[in-house]
Amino acid sequence: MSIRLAIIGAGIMGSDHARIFSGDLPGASVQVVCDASGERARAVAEACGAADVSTDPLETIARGDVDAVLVASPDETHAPLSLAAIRAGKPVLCEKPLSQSGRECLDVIEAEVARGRQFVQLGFMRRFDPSYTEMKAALSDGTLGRAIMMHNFHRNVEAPANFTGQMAITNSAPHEFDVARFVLGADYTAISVFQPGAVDGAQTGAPVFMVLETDRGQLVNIEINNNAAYGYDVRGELIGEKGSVFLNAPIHLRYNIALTAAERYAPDWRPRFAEAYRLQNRAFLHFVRTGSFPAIAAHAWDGYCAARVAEAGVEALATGARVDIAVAERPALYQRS
Ligand code: ISE
Repeated sequence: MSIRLAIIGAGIMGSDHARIFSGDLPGASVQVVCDASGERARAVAEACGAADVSTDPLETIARGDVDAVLVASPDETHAPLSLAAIRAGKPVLCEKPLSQSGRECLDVIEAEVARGRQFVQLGFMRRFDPSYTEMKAALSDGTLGRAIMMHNFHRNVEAPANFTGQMAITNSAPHEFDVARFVLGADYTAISVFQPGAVDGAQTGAPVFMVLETDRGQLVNIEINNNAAYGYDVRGELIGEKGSVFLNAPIHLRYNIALTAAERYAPDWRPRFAEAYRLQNRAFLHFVRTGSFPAIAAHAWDGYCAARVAEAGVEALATGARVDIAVAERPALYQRS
């Protein structure tokens, strides 16, 4: 039987997920598209052939004709809607971040622990990106030797108007926090955050530069520049004792024009991570069908860890101090073999 999905949030990511589920993946259909704007919901529903639209997310999650939920509404709704899906006993693929508050992530974790199983797959899709998968393999198969450092650059063309300085840390950087932790198989112990004196730190999307320390003695640095002007650009290099590996973004064309050889950047993250989103969503459908949580996907505990790093990062930015990162005890439900 085809899995009937509810898409909650019909913005950039909601519409992209609706397109992937309805067009790229067999065995699923979009049943309802829900958005605070009925008009936006209708436009996405029409594009993906959804049966119905709604403006009420809680009612949508509870519907008998909805088997699983995709949450892509504003960040602050992610945890409450994930909790509603858990209460309804429905698997949920929730866009990152799970919450900007570690405490709220623990509410989700406690709800899953109380039910004795996982419901929430978190949309840290880079774990499914072939270049990060290969990077992780270069570490686990011994090619690189022990990991020592990882460099990460995350650049957007222009920050949205509502982006505060903190959102570089709470909205953009969680991808980096999660994927570096995933690749290294380590946890963070401390964070320091810097801002270049050459720009106004209060400006929308002001850049931040972070240095994280791990419990395996590695250093991870992260540049977030949401006003990079030239394109969406994610770079990463993992340095081991025997060498290093550098991410290569998929490039399909090289332009030779006007005495110049050039490769183009995408305007945002969707083309760069198209395959990662597709593989992530396919893994989610398998999870819904079998109840078996995808081995590499991020779960609520991973969301909690990213939120704790972001909280410490916000404090480090405000105080200028190096901040220790403390986490609660990891419940057995989230131990990976
Ligand atoms: C967005 O939510 C993302 O996931 C992008 O990867 C990131 O570049 C952007 O800053 C976020 O707002």
